[in-house]
Amino acid sequence: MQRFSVSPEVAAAIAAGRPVVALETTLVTHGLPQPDGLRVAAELERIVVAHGALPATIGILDGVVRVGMTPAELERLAGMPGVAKVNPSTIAAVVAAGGCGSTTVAATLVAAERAGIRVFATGGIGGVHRQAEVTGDVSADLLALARHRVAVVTAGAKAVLDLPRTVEMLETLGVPVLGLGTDEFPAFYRRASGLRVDRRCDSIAEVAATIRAHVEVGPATGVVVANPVPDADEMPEGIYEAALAAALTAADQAGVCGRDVTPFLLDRVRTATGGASIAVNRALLANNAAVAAEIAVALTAS
Ligand code: PSU
Ligand code: MN
Repeated sequence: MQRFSVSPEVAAAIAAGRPVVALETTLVTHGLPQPDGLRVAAELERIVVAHGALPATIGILDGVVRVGMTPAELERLAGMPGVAKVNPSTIAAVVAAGGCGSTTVAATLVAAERAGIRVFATGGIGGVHRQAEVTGDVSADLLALARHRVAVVTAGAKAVLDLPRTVEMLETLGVPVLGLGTDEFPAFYRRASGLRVDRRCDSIAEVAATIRAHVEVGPATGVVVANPVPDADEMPEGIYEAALAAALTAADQAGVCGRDVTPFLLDRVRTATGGASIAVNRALLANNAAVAAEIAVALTAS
């Protein structure tokens, strides 16, 4: 029985050494409300194409991990209320049961590397949660980044997380963090966090050269390309601080835990900002997709 399937188009591009960008689906099903999720998924694919690469959206349908979903497949997945959010520890359960699921950054990394894709665009990676010393909640995204040699373009990580410990953990795991046009690790809705990156790169060529150097001499880990949300789209600081506080308090009171934490917090930030966080999320996603495509093109150019 086939459990892993790469679309013919994506397989041909990879075999020919043409640029391909992996895209995840948890942001589609759990990160954004519908129909925003589905619309954004289609928009990201268009942006990748417009920047010279082929998109490979990854998700699980009927027990098969699919690399390069068709628009109809994506629509089906987005239209399943309560569909599973799948990470590396739950892929086997979903696949063996013949089920469907959206893949987190961690699960997408597993599939992307196996397919031979080297660049992946997301919104924001998961990280070490606040009070992780009590809950033990550390996103599987971090360990996956340590295990899979794929460059992930991300607008930093959400400040609902413990950002200093997230950056610390990336260092522990041997995952380089490159800042595109910035010295600081971005905080998703905001451009800066006060935390340093390992290397500032001021061009796509510099990012590609550093990724090449990592692959040539570095450990067999992924690379984080930290790409701040564009200036014009950044969330105003006051609104951001208030939304963050409201979301964290609500999560505490509701006692949410495990895989439900990230979607819960994102949803609370959305209500606390009157929906404004969705526009910021879309803007940074679009920006990440464009940059990922440019990196993929640069990496395939001889
Ligand atoms: N960041 C977003 N939206 C999302 C996610 C991250 O802006 O939907 C998703 C990603 O798929 C990421 C996952 O891999 O949340 C992290 O979940 P957790 O913290 O449970 O590992
Ligand atoms: Mn978690």
